[in-house]
Amino acid sequence: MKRLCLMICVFGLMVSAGDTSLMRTISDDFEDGVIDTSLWIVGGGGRGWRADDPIGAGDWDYSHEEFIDPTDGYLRTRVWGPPSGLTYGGEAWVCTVQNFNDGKNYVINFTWEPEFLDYHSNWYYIQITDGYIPERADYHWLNRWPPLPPVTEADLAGTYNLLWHTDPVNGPIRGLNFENSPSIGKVSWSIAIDEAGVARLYDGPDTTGSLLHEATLDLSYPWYVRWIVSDGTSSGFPGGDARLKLYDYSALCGPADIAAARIQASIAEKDDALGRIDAALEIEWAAYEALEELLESEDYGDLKKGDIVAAKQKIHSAIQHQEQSKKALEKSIEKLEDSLALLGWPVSPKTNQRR
Ligand SMILES: [Ca+2]
Ligand SMILES: [Ca+2]
Ligand SMILES: [Ca+2]
Repeated sequence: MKRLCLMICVFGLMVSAGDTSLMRTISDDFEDGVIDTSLWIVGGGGRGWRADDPIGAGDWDYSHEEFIDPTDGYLRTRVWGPPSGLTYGGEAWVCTVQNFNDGKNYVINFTWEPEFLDYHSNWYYIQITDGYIPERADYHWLNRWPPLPPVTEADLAGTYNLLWHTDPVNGPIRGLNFENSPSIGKVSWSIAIDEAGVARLYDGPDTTGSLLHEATLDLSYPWYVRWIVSDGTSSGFPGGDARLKLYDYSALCGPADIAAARIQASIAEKDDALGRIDAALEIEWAAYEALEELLESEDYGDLKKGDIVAAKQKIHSAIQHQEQSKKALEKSIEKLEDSLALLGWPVSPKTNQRR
């Protein structure tokens, strides 16, 4: 009995050791309606615009909420405030608990969306940062350079903006600003962080798409990833309500994880292809049956019976070839799943469903 228990214990340890190897990837799909505080630090605040009154009294507020959604759950970071004759604003942010300055290479995939309810002053930032947020500052502190008092260049030494836009007059400016322009919508982007201290932002997942910005990081600071939404108003402008939605997030560590993530993406493409082949097969069977009906009716119009029979046979042959390509695709998915298992990755629920 004791021996059996020992065997079970050892087996249990092996299983949990296996599970631990899968924990190299930290991810959040924001699907349970609760912000995971082991992964995220959130915050924000209202601000004025003058150096001597940087807190402001414009009644700006912020919130963070995870929403369950039948299509795609998300974490929403929001800042809002009423119209006013004076300049007021604020920011809200979400920051990783994970410090990426740990001697490893990372690829961080995330799906996000800027969403705002008015045309004015909707700013978005994606940063690598030591976590610095000024207690007192003009609400423009995030994008003005040189930094506005009381924020100094030294304060910002551990903060790098990866998201910029180009102003026709002033050139490159920190942050992406939507002023009289529509949102870019829901997009999947990625950040590569090199252990040597280079961070790169891409407008595609897995470092695909275009390189938007590259920053050289200081190794003496921690490297957290932070998303910020900032909004404001002043005389003649509407009040504000700007949101930043994060739909999913994963931090892949090292080439093996990155390879595995790409294999998973390829399996998903093949799953889609299988679905499209099934749809084509259904259409071809319908064509086949229509010709059968035509033959049964014996009313061939201008066509010859022999040609109709031959056409039917050709369709049947096309269907058979397609069945073979389905089998080949399924075989190829199986091989990719075997490679995932060898890399210590689990089979996806969708794959289990297909089986
Ligand atoms: Ca959650
Ligand atoms: Ca989600
Ligand atoms: Ca606004």
